[in-house]
Amino acid sequence: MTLRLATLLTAVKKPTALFSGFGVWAAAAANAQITPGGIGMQPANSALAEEVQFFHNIILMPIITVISAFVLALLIWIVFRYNSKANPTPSKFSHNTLIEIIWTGVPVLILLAIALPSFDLLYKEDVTPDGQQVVATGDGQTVDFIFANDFPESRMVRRPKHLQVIIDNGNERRVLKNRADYRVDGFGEVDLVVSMTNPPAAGERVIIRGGRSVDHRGNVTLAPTMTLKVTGSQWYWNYAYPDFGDFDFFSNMLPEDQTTPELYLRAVDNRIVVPVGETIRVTITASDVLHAWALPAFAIKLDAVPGRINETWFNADREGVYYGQCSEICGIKHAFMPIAVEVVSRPAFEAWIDTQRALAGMEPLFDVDTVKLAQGDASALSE
Ligand SMILES: [Cu+2]
Repeated sequence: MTLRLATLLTAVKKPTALFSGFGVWAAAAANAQITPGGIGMQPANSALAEEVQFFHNIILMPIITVISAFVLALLIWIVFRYNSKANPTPSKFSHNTLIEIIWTGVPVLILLAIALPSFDLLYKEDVTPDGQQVVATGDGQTVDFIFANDFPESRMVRRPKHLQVIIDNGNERRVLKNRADYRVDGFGEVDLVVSMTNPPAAGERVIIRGGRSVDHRGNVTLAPTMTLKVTGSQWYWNYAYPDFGDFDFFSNMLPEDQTTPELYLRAVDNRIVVPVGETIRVTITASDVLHAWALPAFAIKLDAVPGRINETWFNADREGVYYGQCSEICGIKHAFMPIAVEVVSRPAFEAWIDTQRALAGMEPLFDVDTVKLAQGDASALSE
């Protein structure tokens, strides 16, 4: 951590140092970015991206493969069986009710099978999670943990699956099972009561997460801890961090002689830095023409429209550097406005924020030396 932090701090002050100090991240970056000659998608780095890739790889690809193979087989059959030599006297009928019902009905069913999961994914990409978390410390005796169900009525925690109870003993986290390990009363009411089967040991942390944003792994996704404001321009990006003093910076592609052949067209002078395991709200707009902010590892591709703000979010599973690019043709240098996101631990993120604030002439916001909170929990804790 010390090494990374030091590298990061040097890198931020002197953009070119980003690549001399790049070795530290090279291993992480190697599996995070585009592989030369590779096919398929970049490895998913969020639960939502996993779901999107599942949709593509397991639902869409088999369907289109079967349809293409079926149509090809029909064509081959018709070409050989019904050409004028093989079939000199063609039949003269022009309608067949049964076959017309089938070739109308089957595509409708296929489209429904595609549409339903895709609506679900669109909804998840569009609606920023609003999960909340409370943390209590076990004393070896307390069995009932009461907390406020203070969501808006429409988003209230109403079902067991909207709740997640985790025991953290300092070394590891254990996700408890509803009914076997705990019972909940008060769904849809002002107070929720979580009654443990066995009281958590003294010093163990009881982490209770509630919210409608449950990912495919069964985890409740917490509300954003920060907003990243993205503005596309011909032909670079501007990034602002309104929660941390409203500093902003430009991100330009590194010229060919300042980067490696693998990273050319990906590498930028100033990367976005975000904390791992936290929900990041992203608002996207443009200052001149249409652009699109696309980041495959997080399954994000959203238009940047002048005069309008589009919103999405992501929550990174792993640290590393992840690349994307402008994905809406925006002029002659459209291909030269890449996106680079560096996912770091919470302490490294806070150190970076303070460096950015210092560059903008602001006081530090965090006392980095005393930050010892677990990754992903730092600002999500509500006492
Ligand atoms: Cu663009």
